[in-house]
Amino acid sequence: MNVTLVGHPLSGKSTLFSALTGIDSTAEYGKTAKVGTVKVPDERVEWLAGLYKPKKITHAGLDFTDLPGLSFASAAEQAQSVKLIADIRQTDMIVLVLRAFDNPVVPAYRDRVDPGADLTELRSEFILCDMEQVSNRVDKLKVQITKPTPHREQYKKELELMEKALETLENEQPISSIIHSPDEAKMLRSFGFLTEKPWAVVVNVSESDQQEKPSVQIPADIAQLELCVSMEQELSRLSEEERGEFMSELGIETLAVDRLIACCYKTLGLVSFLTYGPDECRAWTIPANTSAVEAAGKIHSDIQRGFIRAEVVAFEDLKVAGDFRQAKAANKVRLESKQYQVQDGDVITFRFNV
Ligand SMILES: Nc1nc2c(ncn2[C@@H]2O[C@H](COP(=O)(O)OP(=O)(O)OP(=O)(O)O)[C@@H](O)[C@H]2O)c(=O)[nH]1
Ligand SMILES: [Mg+2]
Repeated sequence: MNVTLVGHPLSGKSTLFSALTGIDSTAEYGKTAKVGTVKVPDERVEWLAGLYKPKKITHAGLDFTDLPGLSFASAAEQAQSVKLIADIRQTDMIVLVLRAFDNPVVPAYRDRVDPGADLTELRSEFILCDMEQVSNRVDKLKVQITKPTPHREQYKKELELMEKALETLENEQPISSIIHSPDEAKMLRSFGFLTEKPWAVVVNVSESDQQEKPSVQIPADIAQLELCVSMEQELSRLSEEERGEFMSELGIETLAVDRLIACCYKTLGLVSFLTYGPDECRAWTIPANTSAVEAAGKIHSDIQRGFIRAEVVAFEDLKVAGDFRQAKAANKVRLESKQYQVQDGDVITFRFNV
């Protein structure tokens, strides 16, 4: 799964990317997209590792892409931005990075520091881009349904949906608002519409005003994080020990970048199950509502093929019990069959036979 950082020029995307991934991409002056994998923070993996002292600890991962800034301030920049938008169509989630920090040496987009206006402009551009794509598709489908092809019925259905999408966009609403069934979701997803994608907002505030109220109006179901990107980058460059000291001095419990990663993971509908043993303690990423047999396939196709049962204990139960043996004694370990829906934090041992 991939999350792309999107925003106007000099909003702090590359600085945030570097705080997230440790990769310095500011040096390239943001000319190309860059991808980096981050470790999804999960204390449960560490707890298991403390118990089993494995040779290896593996966290779940999430990919982030740093994209050059989108500018619509001139025709030439607009043309450049439209090209970049093609890249965004490939991503699974968009994080909009909005500038709210003061910094006299960093020019502000359109000479304003106004995250609300930036958000409105970006969302409007996304709507326009989707509109163009949808109306092209509508024109094509209108021709297609006049032909006696075997797919005619399907084209008709799609046309109906696309016309609804067009109307929605004309009313300045996102395409995501018209999805009511998995079928519709599937049909729309393949086009990579920008307003169909899950998204979140990062308001990049100054070092001094992190306590201020959020300044941006967004729908209630969209996550908004206020963070000072440059401070996060500085924190990420410290050693773990120094960082710990610094954070307790400032009264910070979790790094904002860690909160952002967790927020993206959740927004993408992802959950983790855990495995343990002397070789490796590990978190595995699956979409919510994955069955036990599919989860087994994530580890190895043999385990999926020869699946017998999944021995499952919820992490919290395991933690309370102290270890696996005591969890078993307390009747907290269940044997589940293929169809069991794996829950976030399930600690699983698969029984299989090949
Ligand atoms: N004071 C302050 N400066 C910041 C903050 N975030 C970024 N900057 C500065 O703003 C400048 C631009 O930051 P980048 O992270 O390169 O911005 P960007 O969005 O990647 O820019 P483009 O890729 O050119 O669109 C750098 O000089 C950063 O140090 C912040 O939170 N506070
Ligand atoms: Mg950049």
